[in-house]
Amino acid sequence: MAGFSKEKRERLQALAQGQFLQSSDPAVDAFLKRMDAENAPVFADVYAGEMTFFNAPRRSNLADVDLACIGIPFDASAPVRAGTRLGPRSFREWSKVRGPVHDVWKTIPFELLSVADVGDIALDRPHDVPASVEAIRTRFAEFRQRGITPYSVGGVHTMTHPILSGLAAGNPIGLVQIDAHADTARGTFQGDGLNDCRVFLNAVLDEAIDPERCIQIGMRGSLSPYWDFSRESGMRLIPMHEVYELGVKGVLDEIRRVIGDGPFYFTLDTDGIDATYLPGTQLPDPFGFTTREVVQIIRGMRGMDMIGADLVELCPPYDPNGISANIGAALGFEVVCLLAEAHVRRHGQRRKTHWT
Ligand SMILES: [Mn+2]
Repeated sequence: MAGFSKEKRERLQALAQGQFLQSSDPAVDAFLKRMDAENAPVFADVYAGEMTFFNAPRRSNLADVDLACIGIPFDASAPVRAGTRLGPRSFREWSKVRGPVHDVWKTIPFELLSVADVGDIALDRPHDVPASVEAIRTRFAEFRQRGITPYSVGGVHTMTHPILSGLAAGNPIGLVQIDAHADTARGTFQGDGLNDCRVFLNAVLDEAIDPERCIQIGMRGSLSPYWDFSRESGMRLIPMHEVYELGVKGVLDEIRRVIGDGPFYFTLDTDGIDATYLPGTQLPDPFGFTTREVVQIIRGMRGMDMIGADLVELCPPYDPNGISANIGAALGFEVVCLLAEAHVRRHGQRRKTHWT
């Protein structure tokens, strides 16, 4: 065996020198060195230690927080499969190995803002849906008052209605929704109007979202008879069969046309993604988005004024190998990058995350 030439061998051996926490990108390199100096649990302790969203420090004092990651372990109103209350816990575990640097843009949320895991929302009576909805609304009104940008993981989609009400505080915002279901059914279901069948109808009636600045994408299947309120109120509803025709670029053109430059919220129902990829969701409907289409849509919203976002209906009992939580966490990091960039544009504020 001749092997490599002496010059080639020496060049490769020289290239292999250096540290694990090192990058040829100066900004990334400085961040990796800072994480190391602060003993941040990133790239280390991947199966040990405290589980927090994206390894962000746990904070209870909101004065120290710009971007709050929060768990909403709430599924009392889930009409079909139970278990989304376990979503935040599973998401935290998988988000430990997601980030901290965006692989395409090199965005580092922890260098832009004080990002924190503020824990789970306290639901004193988790089976009392109206009380839980009110607790969620109160918490998000506090985030709004403090200028905190929230990223939430649930939990049944019912939670997004009080989130929107708390954040909007009477000034209707826009909505981008990826979901198999429109969640705007009229009347009651299972004897109740506070469930994930009419989340966005409730939010419209609260004047939390303006239907003419709402776009719902990916609807299909069993709940197609319940799209009328969306269309008659002025929402743009793009059913999945139209997504096939428009493609990702056409969908993004519609998002920008409907939302414009104003503030909006992004809600990602895990059932928008095809259950082939993401089985761990409360009510899967076949023929949905691929994971790659969803990440392209999320990345295509870069530069828009996203003021908050969530991932809902993650249902770990139907996700035994963690594949759904892993996809959710990877998409979540993409969204947190967008939220951090938008927060900086809006507030001009730069306060780094510290682990010490
Ligand atoms: Mn939904």
